[in-house]
Amino acid sequence: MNARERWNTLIENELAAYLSDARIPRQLAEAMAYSVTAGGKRLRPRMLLAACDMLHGDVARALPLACAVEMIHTYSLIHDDLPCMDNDDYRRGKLTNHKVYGEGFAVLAGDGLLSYAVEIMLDAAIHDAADQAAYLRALDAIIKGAGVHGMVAGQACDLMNEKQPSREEKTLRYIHENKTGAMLRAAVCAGGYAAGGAETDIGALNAFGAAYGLLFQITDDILDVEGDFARMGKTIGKDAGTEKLTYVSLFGLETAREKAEAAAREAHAALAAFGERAAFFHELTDRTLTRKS
Ligand code: GRG
Repeated sequence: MNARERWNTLIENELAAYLSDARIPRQLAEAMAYSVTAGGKRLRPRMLLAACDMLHGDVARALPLACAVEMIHTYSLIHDDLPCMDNDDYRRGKLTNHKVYGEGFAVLAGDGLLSYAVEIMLDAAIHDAADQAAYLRALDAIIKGAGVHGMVAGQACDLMNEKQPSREEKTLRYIHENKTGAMLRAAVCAGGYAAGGAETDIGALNAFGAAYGLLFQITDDILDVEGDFARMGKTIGKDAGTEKLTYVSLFGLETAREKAEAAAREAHAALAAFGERAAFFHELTDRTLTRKS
């Protein structure tokens, strides 16, 4: 088993262990586990562990942070799919959480995943961190990425924009940098902090995360037009159907592709200082540029 396969196994086993905690009420645990195990790519936790490993950190100790990031990401998808937000029936190829468990439990499953993530990270910081200050910095990056300075702010701006539509790139960038980019950036920076990385390393990871987040979102916008349900596991063409502000609706497909390529170049450049140890992130960037799901 190579290192990357080992990380995947660690993430799956640890998530399963957290979610099988017998103290969680059964139906709540079931609703939380339904979405966490619905077949996500585990992009953010793998990025976190890869950043930690790239800076010679202890991957096992960073595992609670990685699982927490995936739980926060999953909560955001559950809430995003609710009728009061994006109102989606499918996610990761399966019925959305509220379609199976009802809206009340879907809200609680999201709330449960978010608060459990914080609990897991604090527990690890208190009881298992080799360098507690560094671990707390990682935790801080994740919570800021998730909250009112990150993902929640981006989602709020996205909702406001539906009511008062703007066609400005500045608005689109703000939404994407926060709604999608903040958690991707937080994941790589947290991996760097957990490894005890120097400020220059964290700066480079932050620049990579920002460029990668943009690349990820532009390709997501392109796939909303060009993708198919079987590969994406979610409703396709929704953005166009709702006249949503996206890179494709603002610039057209060709320019959106050029912007994705530019973001990929920026992401590669940000990794220069890490040399060959950044192979995971170079490959991820190339795969994201040409992704079909
Ligand atoms: C409800 C606070 C709150 C926030 C929701 C993340 C988000 C904010 C909304 C999701 C909308 C969306 C589809 C954004 C595009 C980028 C994105 C986050 C895609 C899903 O991420 P993947 O592809 O998903 O990593 P998997 O299923 O593989 O984990």
